[in-house]
Amino acid sequence: MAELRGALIGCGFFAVNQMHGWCDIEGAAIVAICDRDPERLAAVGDQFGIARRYTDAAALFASEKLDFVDIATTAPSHRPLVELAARHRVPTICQKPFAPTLADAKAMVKACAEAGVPLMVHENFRWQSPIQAVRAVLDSGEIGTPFFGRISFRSGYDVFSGQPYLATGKRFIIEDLGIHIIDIARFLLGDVSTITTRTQRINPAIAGEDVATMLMDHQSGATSVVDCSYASRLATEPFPETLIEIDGSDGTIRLAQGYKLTVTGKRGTAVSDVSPPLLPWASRPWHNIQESVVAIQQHWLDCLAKGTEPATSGADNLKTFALVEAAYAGAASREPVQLDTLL
Ligand code: NAD
Ligand code: 89Y
Repeated sequence: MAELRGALIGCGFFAVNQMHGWCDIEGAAIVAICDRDPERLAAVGDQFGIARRYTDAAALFASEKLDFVDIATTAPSHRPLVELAARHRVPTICQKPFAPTLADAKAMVKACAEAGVPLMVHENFRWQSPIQAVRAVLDSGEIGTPFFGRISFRSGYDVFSGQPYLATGKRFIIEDLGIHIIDIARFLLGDVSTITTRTQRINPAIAGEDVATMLMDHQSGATSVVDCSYASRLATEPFPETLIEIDGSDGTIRLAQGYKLTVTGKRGTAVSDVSPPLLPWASRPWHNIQESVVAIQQHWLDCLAKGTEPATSGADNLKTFALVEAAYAGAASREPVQLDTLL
């Protein structure tokens, strides 16, 4: 089968991982790139040997024949770029957070549905191999029916040096990182009916909240706590590990720091190392995230080939994004928020 022709828009901090990911995967190639910043465009173009370069996305779509586009810009540009791709009937991947508002996110899903083009949000944390290992244990039935989960991300890692914009927005940890951890909770325990949220800002040098604690009721009847912090100094820095506790009717799962998975279930207790592989181009501690980029991109190609909906399609991601909106609303009101009022 001929290679699919992709374009990447946004050649910043994270896009380099996406470019490496596309180089690793058979069946697709990035044939053109776009960034409104000529220096970033040149840096990525030179690093990956891409000659066809654009500073304007409209010119890219007008000139290139594309099978898909991978949008790796920050949220404010997502809606215009996704709608532009939909007008050109080009299947689209869009980075998280999907949009600045839920209304924008819904508009993008509508535009792509009306144009008949697939839309996937690059919601990659659920594709990390340790998280997939937890999902596989749940699917095996070893711990029975889950009734409680704690999905936790606590770190003191300096994310601001690589992504300085994270220090300046009114919203920080829920929108940037909590969105992944909420999505993992949905992936493991199912959709959510109600969320209660508390937030704090510990680091005085940033504008948004850097600590968030969320209590969620899942439609399955399970309860989860999703807790995130970028203000937690620990003896061994865990970035970017998500730690997981799940209790079920027949046992428990613990994903502890150092990628140690302990399952106590119908067949007794088993301990395993579920460390992600270190890909040749990856660097610690980011290798966990970097590997998940390859996995989600491969999933996108598999879905395009089969004509199936991606696990984190735009429509699916509305449910994760609505939880982000609900978390901010609930943190402000200090009241629980029902999800069905938003979706
Ligand atoms: P960045 O600011 O370093 O890069 C964004 C690039 O997009 C910039 O070079 C900018 O010039 C370009 N750009 C913006 N608007 C454009 C437009 N309309 N047309 C062309 N180019 C445009 O940002 P980043 O840190 O790389 O983050 C990008 C996105 O990736 C963010 O939404 C961020 O949340 C997300 N991200 C995801 C993960 C993950 O694990 N999924 C990790 C880090 C960042
Ligand atoms: O932007 C964030 C993400 O998506 O993963 C980690 C991160 O880079 C910093 O919080």
